[in-house]
Amino acid sequence: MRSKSCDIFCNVVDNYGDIGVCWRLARQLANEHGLNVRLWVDDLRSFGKLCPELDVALDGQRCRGVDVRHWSATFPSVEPADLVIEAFACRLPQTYVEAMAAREPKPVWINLEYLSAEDWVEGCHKLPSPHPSLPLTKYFFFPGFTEKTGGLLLERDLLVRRDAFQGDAGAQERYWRSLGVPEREAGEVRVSLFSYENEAMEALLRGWELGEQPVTCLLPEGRSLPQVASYVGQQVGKAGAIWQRGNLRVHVLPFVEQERYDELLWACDVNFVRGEDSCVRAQWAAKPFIWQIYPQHDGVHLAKLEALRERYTAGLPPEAAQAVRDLWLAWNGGQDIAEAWKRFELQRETLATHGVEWARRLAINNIALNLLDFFRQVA
Ligand code: TRH
Repeated sequence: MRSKSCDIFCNVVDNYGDIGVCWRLARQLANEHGLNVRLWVDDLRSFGKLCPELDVALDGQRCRGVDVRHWSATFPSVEPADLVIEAFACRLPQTYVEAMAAREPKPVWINLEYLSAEDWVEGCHKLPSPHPSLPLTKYFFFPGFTEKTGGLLLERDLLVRRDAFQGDAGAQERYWRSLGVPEREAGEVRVSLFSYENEAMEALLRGWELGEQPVTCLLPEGRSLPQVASYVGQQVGKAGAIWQRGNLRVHVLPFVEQERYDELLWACDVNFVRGEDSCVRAQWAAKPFIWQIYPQHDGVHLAKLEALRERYTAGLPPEAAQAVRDLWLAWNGGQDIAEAWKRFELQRETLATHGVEWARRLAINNIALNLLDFFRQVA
């Protein structure tokens, strides 16, 4: 029997989350489930940051088992796939939609939505949306944190690889050496810091600088780098820079491919993450984490932040739940981050134990498997 085919469409709106999610899903469907996957991406440059082996000048290329196509304004005439996934409600080319309507059997058409821990997601997951004029139905597919949602992106062997890495001091040492980061000192805390520009940045860095413990901050190049550079009195910074102020040492890291970023999250004691995909990866890393949500103008992001915080802290001892609450809020527009960090730091051990159990619970709901089950039901 011929393998099923899948077209994934990704319009890169901003940052790396859109392509980060699509690239993971494409590789999983191709390499773990044997589908012939074509990934259409309108911005190969952003994609190239996550996947350095990509040749951004090519319109079509095979990369890690996926047929990667540049999605340009003039869309070629192609046979639509059995499964069509439009990521985050991006608009499919009109000619492609018409070809879907003309195809028999019709493709299964999915709109893969953004991740949210809010309750309403369960009611909207898998809802059909008939096309206004063509004989086609599109289905909403919502990732999420409960069994009535589509679940989360999780590679088949990820948690086994994580456990092997976290249980192997030599592997971690080699990893740190590869980044030019020296061995840990006694009592040192290692923190990865992937964030947007943040009003609380200066107070956080000052708290670390003046704090009692040495803090090593691993800072990937990107949007928060200018703020950190200016805090340590530099005009600019780039990968390889090392800055020391009081008890704070910053190592600026290059933006690395997704697998290496996972290792950073596994190797650190605490992870600051942002957006959607790195937030999920921090949960798989099972270390205490702080989420900076992607800000939206109307403020709706704060409800989303609270929804995940409430789920994640349910069942924690009150002081640990409170510490998470205070630090997450302080990092998302609130106050007193240095104090909130101190209280969070005291709960590190409790949160690390909780993180392992939390990841274990989430791991039973895998979005790639759920998508394929749904595809088989509807096709
Ligand atoms: O880049 P982001 O801010 O993307 C955002 C969010 O997804 C947001 O929800 C969305 O609405 C907006 O884009 C348009 O954050 P996110 O989602 O964590 O994506 C970052 C990706 O980059 C993720 O796949 C991890 C990856 N990454 C690396 O591969 N290497 C690195 O060195 C780093 C720091 C990240």
